[in-house]
Amino acid sequence: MKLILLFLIISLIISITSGCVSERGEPDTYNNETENLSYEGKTLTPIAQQRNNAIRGTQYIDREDYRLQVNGLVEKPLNLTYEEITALPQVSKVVELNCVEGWSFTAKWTGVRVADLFGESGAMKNATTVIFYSADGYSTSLDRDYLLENDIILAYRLNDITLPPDRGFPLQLVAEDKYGYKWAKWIVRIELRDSPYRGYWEERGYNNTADVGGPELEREK
Ligand SMILES: Nc1nc2c(c(=O)[nH]1)N[C@H]1C(S)=C(S)[C@@H](COP(=O)(O)O)O[C@H]1N2
Ligand SMILES: [Mo]
Repeated sequence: MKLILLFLIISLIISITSGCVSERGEPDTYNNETENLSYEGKTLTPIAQQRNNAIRGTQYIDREDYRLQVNGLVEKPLNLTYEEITALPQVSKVVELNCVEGWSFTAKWTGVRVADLFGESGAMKNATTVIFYSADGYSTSLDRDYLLENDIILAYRLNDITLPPDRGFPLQLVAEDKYGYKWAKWIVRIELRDSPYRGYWEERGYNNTADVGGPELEREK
């Protein structure tokens, strides 16, 4: 009798844990979209196992009301809708996100090249710094040359799923080879400038270059 009870408890535990689809290695679905767990022969971390970080919690942005502004040192300031952004040439790549807290994950990101937005807006020659402003008051910046030379994209898909709200819908910057705090989520405005800028974490002591493997704090420089 005791053995049967033990068997029942064990099988219950097994069925509960295997109910977590990502542990079985099978793809999850989100709003009828199916997550992909490999791309170009590379293994992707399931979204359910990816960590998340936000200074003020998840921002919920309405797709219809959303506009992306591109302004500052540009010939023609932009005010793009979600549809206008997703209609631009689409790029996919597998990139690892590394947070300074010590966690990381690898995902497939799909979106639009920052260079293509600059092309549309006519970035001026003297623009050296690009600032990304987010709906939660967060901001960060990167050099224009870094963004262009590395084909950096603004992602609207993650492992082939529309970027979920907690992960930055509609857009997250895929700042490859840079620490997670450069990967701005919920981006609403991009500003081009001719002088350096310190974003939310950079202003609080984090290194403004933020190369993965390089110093995390400014004073270590
Ligand atoms: N708008 C906004 N973007 C943000 C943050 C934030 O708090 N607000 N946190 C950053 C940090 S520190 C990290 S590690 C990454 C985490 O991205 P993820 O939540 O998609 O994993 O988002 C970055 N982008
Ligand atoms: Mo982070």
